[in-house]
Amino acid sequence: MPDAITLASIETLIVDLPTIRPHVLAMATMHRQSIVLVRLRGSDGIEGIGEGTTIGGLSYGDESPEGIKLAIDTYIVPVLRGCDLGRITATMAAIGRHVKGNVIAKCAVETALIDALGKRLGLPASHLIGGGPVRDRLPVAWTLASGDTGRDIAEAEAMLDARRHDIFKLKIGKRAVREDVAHVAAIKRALGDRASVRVDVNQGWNETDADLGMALLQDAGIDLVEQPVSRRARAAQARLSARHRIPIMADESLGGAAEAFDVAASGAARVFSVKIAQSGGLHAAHAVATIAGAAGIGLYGGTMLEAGVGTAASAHLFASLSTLDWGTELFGPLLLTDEILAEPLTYRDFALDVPTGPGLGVVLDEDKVAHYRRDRTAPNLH
Ligand code: MUC
Ligand code: MG
Repeated sequence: MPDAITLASIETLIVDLPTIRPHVLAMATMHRQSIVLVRLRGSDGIEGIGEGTTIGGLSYGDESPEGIKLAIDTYIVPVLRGCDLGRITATMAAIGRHVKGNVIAKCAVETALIDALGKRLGLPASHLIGGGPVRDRLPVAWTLASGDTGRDIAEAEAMLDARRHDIFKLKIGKRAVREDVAHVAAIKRALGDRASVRVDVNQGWNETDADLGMALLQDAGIDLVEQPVSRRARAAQARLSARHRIPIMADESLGGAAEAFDVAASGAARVFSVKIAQSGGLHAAHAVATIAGAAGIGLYGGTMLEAGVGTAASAHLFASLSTLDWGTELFGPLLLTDEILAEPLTYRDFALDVPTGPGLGVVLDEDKVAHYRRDRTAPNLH
């Protein structure tokens, strides 16, 4: 029996990273991404790192960067002090008994535990989930969300030329339905069969809007409609899914295995966007994917626009899923002006290489973290 690993130290920090351009979503326009990093050291001296990231403060979901840090520092750390950190399932169960919800905070902590375990065992995280990796490379979509049709087309052409992305997700739901669809259709016309074009409405429509929008998007040759209506409007989402040929992908409506089961059972989606943050960690996300598999639902590897640590963690999980029909959108680090990993993740030929080192297989650039951490830069934030 291995010795128990107790908590030697833990630090959580908010890091604010500027985006390369404004990222326009239905509920927020991002100019920077605020991530929460966790660095956790066990009694054996091994450090694990994790990331908990959301989008647009509190406009995407129930957790903010500040709330994620508070939940970890105030409520999760005391639980960790009583756990054997080498036993991740038991540790996460103990956290679950003391902390309800707060799935992104839980994901950040579990990621750090998995990173440390992988380093301890000398194995990549993808070997510690399910039965190990199924694939070494992951197709990666890019989101066109500059807010301007011409600029989005130019951006897509540049990505195709560079062989970086040939799947594009467009953020809509902010403007009138016909205006949004005209923007999407113009981009699809320009790209033709060279790219798959999908949309994410981020809950921006009601059922009537969605009926019109989905019919028009299908005629325009769009492949997928992500979260058209509120995550709570399950019955409406199920009616839309039954009425339209264009598939609905659930995103915000998946908050872990129980919700995934409910979405699957009610026929409210034909594709799941699996996210480690939204599920409450890598193992919980694996359970969401298993439910999709059992229900005949397709899988896509989603992102909360994490930086390098969360993106690497997601990559390890997605590498371990038995099917991944719709690829991934693990482009988070590419949306940021600067890299906080000592060695950036490798994107080439329309895909991301899954890191191969022990644990997450990534190392932080300490100078960059020191430069961007909020407690150093807070006076400049508005
Ligand atoms: C979302 O809702 O899927 C993923 C890509 C992107 O641009 O935003 C995210 C969030
Ligand atoms: Mg989405």
